[in-house]
Amino acid sequence: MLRDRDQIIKDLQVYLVMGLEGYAHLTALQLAREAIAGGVTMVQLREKNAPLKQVLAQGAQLRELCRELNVPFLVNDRVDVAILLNADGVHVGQDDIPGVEARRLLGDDKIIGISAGTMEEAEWAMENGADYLGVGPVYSTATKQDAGEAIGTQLIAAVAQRWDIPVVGIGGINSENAAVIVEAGAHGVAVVSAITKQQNPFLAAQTLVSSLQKALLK
Ligand code: TZP
Ligand code: MG
Repeated sequence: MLRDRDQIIKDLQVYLVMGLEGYAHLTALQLAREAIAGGVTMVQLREKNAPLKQVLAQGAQLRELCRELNVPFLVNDRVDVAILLNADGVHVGQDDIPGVEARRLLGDDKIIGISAGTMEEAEWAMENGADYLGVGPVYSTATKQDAGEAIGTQLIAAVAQRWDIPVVGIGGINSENAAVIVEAGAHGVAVVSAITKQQNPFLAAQTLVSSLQKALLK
């Protein structure tokens, strides 16, 4: 059962969010392989620019890699792509297809993550049957132009107090500040640049994992 709460909590620990292009010396597939070897526990394909046929072709390779390495593979925004790739789930924002509709299309065993940047958005995500919430941007980020102002860790704490829902922080998170996110009540961190923009994604993932280890044990 993919949607086991305890399993989702484990999967969220070090959540890599990645596109398909723009990596200095690796392909997306190589990058994902390195990052998973370094300890990444879940992968989300978030590709906003590449042609759909490329997303489907390269996405299928990423999907296979994740299956082989036993790491859940989710697709950002696109429920149709998630279905075509037989992904383990989808991550949707407040302006994407609502969680309840995504659930109708994906079925009961897939994971649905929903983004929230305010308590109202978190309420909406909960009403829409989210399996986990992605809360942020916790810190300022150059990765998502329309991410809005950094919100800090308060919403993570408030959500963790209010609901028994798996939570991952996102936005400007790196090995220096990752522990703070988990100490605030999140079950893990979702990162783009802290892994994809590093010279060595294997080491970057390892560093992130070790910076989180103590906080996750508490
Ligand atoms: N959603 C909120 S912030 C963000 C997304 C996709 C970007 C996170 O990227 P980074 O590089 O880890 O700050
Ligand atoms: Mg979206």
